[in-house]
Amino acid sequence: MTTNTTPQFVPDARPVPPIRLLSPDGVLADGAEPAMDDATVIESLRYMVYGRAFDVKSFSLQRQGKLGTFAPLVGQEASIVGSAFAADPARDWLVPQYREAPALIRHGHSALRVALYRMGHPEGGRIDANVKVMQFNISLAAQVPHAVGLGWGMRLQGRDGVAVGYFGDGASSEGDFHEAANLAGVMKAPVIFFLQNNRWAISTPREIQSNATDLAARAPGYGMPGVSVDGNDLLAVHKVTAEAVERARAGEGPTLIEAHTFRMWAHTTADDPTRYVDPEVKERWAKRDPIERVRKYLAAKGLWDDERTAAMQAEVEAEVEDVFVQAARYPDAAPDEVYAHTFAEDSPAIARQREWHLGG
Ligand SMILES: Cc1ncc(C[n+]2csc(CCOP(=O)(O)OP(=O)(O)O)c2C)c(N)n1
Ligand SMILES: [Mg+2]
Repeated sequence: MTTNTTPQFVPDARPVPPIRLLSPDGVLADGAEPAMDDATVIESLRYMVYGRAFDVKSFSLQRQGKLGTFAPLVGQEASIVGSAFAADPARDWLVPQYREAPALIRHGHSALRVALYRMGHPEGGRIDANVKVMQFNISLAAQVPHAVGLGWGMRLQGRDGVAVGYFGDGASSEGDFHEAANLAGVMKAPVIFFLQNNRWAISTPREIQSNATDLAARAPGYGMPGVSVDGNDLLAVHKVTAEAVERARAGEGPTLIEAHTFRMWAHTTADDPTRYVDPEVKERWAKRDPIERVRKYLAAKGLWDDERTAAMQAEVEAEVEDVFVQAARYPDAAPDEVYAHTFAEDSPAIARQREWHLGG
């Protein structure tokens, strides 16, 4: 080792600006090559529109007292759907935080169960055995070690699956994230750390969440590549995630992706963002709407127009309406159902609770 007598800091690891393929006006950058064909772009658009319509309906029901609190995704549709489309439902796992409903639905989870989950019905906690998704997770970052365990476990079993773990800028301050990232780096686990930087952790802004210049820049510290992407650009999010999935599948280990986006609605229905979000900043982000961007891109190719927007909107709204009608009619849960769908057999603690609750 050469002796270094001059104290030196590791250079600022600020990465290049976020990767972007589509301008906010939907114009494809010169030389940009999307990894999605037009039919898949339209299919993704539908999931984005569906995700938003699902939240509009949920919000209305919550205000009528028919649904519990929930965390809306509005503004983050490209980040959520673009990344999900990079995963293969037949072999890859999605491990969500709590805003990723359309990603889970695209991966095969039932929309009715998402609605029931939001209504507090235990049936909403059930996931079909063949569907490779984990349940929404409220305890921040606790899902990230699970994603690493899943990815590493699949590798040990000789499978070629990849785990995509979602978490927020706030969750990235939790020990669970750092420990999981370190382990994934050491084990070259096939995991995508998909960090949605929506600028807020409830009312705590990103600027005071971490003193790191950039959250993606933490990646080399765990021995993995870090990528920064425009999270409101469906094509860019999909492409960087697809490349990361490919690397993970090829045995090259994990990737940390920071998707720069903005939470356009409240943190949850229990929050009032007008108390802390600067309306001018919000207005700037409104001009980068991820859904509009895709529509403009398709329109420039002669594949979209206002009529198609209206038709898709009407179709999706009818579908969402139907899901919530079914959810409202769903039979009430039996009292012991709250103990179902998590463990195959009661743990001693669950057995005690069940006995206390239901008298054995
Ligand atoms: C371990 C833990 N600490 C605190 C909370 C309370 N809490 C719920 S959401 C949230 C903010 C999370 O922010 P972020 O990870 O950026 O995700 P976002 O809500 O912005 O999508 C906090 C502090 C929690 N759920 N779990
Ligand atoms: Mg956040």
